Amino acid sequence: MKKQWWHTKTAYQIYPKSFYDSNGDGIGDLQGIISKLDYLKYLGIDIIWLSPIYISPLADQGYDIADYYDIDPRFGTMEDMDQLLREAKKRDMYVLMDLVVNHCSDEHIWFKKACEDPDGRYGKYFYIETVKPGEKLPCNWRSYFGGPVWEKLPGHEDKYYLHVFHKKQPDLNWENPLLREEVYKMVNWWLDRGLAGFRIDAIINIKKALPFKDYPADREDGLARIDQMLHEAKGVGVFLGELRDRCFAPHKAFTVGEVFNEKPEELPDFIGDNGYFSSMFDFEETVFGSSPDGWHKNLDITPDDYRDCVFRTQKKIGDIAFISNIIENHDEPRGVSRYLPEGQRDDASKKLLATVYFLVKGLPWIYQGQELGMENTSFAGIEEVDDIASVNAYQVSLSQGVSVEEALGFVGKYSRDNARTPFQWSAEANAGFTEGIPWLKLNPNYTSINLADQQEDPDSVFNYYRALIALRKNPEYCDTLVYGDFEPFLEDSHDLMAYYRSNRESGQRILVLGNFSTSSRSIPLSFTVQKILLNNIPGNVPEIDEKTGTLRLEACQALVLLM
Ligand code: TEU
Ligand code: CA
Repeated sequence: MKKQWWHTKTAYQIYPKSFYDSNGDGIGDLQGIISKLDYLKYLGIDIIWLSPIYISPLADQGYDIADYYDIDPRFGTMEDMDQLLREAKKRDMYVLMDLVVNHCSDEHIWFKKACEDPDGRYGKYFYIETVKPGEKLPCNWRSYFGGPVWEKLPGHEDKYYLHVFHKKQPDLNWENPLLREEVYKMVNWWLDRGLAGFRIDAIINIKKALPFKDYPADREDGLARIDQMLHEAKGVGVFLGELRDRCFAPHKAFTVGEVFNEKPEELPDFIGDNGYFSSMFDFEETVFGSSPDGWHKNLDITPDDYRDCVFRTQKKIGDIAFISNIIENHDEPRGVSRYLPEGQRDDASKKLLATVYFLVKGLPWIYQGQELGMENTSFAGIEEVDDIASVNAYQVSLSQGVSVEEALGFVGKYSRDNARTPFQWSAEANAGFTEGIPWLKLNPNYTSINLADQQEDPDSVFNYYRALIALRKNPEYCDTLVYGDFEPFLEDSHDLMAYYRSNRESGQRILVLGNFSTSSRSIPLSFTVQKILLNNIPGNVPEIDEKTGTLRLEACQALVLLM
């Protein structure tokens, strides 16, 4: 693997709507982000990904774009965006936008023109099929957000368009070279403006297995999940290679793919040295236990499962590429609520999780609020939920006989809105997020979990994240923590996540130990400890018995040791 400038960096995802509201309308915005750049710099962040801020009806919170060339007025203006790029540059920070090109919005001009003339130029930007009354739909795929992927084309009784997400997100037809040219033109336009690159949304979906056909139904609705179709779809690499060659490569853009369902042998094509993308997210632990039948059928993930998922990816990636590591994002519940066992979500455990995910090989990402240990929230009723995916999942649960109370419990556990509640800046009104009415209900725990308090407290989760980031950048250990081999340690021990990062060139060896158990344990050491680089329970200096070569690891303790 060739070394790249971004390997040593720390990346951060901003969900603009919930980050910071500068003008009191209850919606986070670009000026809000600009005003917090110094904060992010202080934390140690170099690369920022903004979830979509383009013109959008916000049916899927901006992942439904009506104009790729402009900023939604709720987030600001193009001047604000240019200012953000300038201000980021001044601070040696890099900005990524979200590239959402599997679909656009049904309010995009292309789609409106397609409705006017389905057989014309713009009709061919989409998948539009004729279905005479009484005939069946072209295929029985179920959209990600529920219901069939086909919707009647407005103004036409016998025409339907394809949407693998919401009906307000018509799929773009990548088989059409004219559509691809539109996409490349737009991507280059943004890169020319000074963007460092993109996070690339839902990209596997751009290739459909054609012609359309049914798959065996997997629920009573007679529909089939589209996984099988994606598995059969061949040739997404042709589109992605073209996108790289026409846009990303000439700009030396930094890109991170949201790639699900890739085939293992495709890894080098995706993110090898000349891959389609610079990196992609590891979703091994994200998808663990998720049931196709609904949230009520999901399996919980134990610390052992979590470790096994992370290690599986680490072993698979080896030195082929540089993966992107997360514990949460805007589509997932909060990492501390998901990966830490119930009753074990105190600060020590939050720091433990932070340590073990942050120091494996790859680019560490922090999702806004994660650095404070923000947690899942709870919902008194479905009307408190904004997210379309969650509302659908809730209904699926009810339709399977789950009670309202239980179904709401699953929303509290899995909803994307858990990650979308406003950032908790302080204990003041509305957590200091807005002077107006926040667009989404705050997590009421902001009075105890907030930045203002944590900045003052040297032992806070926030200050621990700062220390972690600083450690990975420390010139004495950087080479090892960034490029060192990943070697599992005591891999079969229950409730333990431990690994070495070892530098083949210098011989430097760093041991990361994480005890997920609520009891202390004895760890056999093969090397002597030279220095404790990080300890999540500072009062608890580990006892090391040189004679027996063992170390006492306390309950929920994480240590980073120079060996
Ligand atoms: O997510 C793609 C994706 O696969 C998700 O639908 C995921 O399965 C789901 O969020 C789990 O609940 C991307 C974006 O990250 C997401 O926010 C968008 O809704 C989606 O694409 C459509 O653009
Ligand atoms: Ca605002």
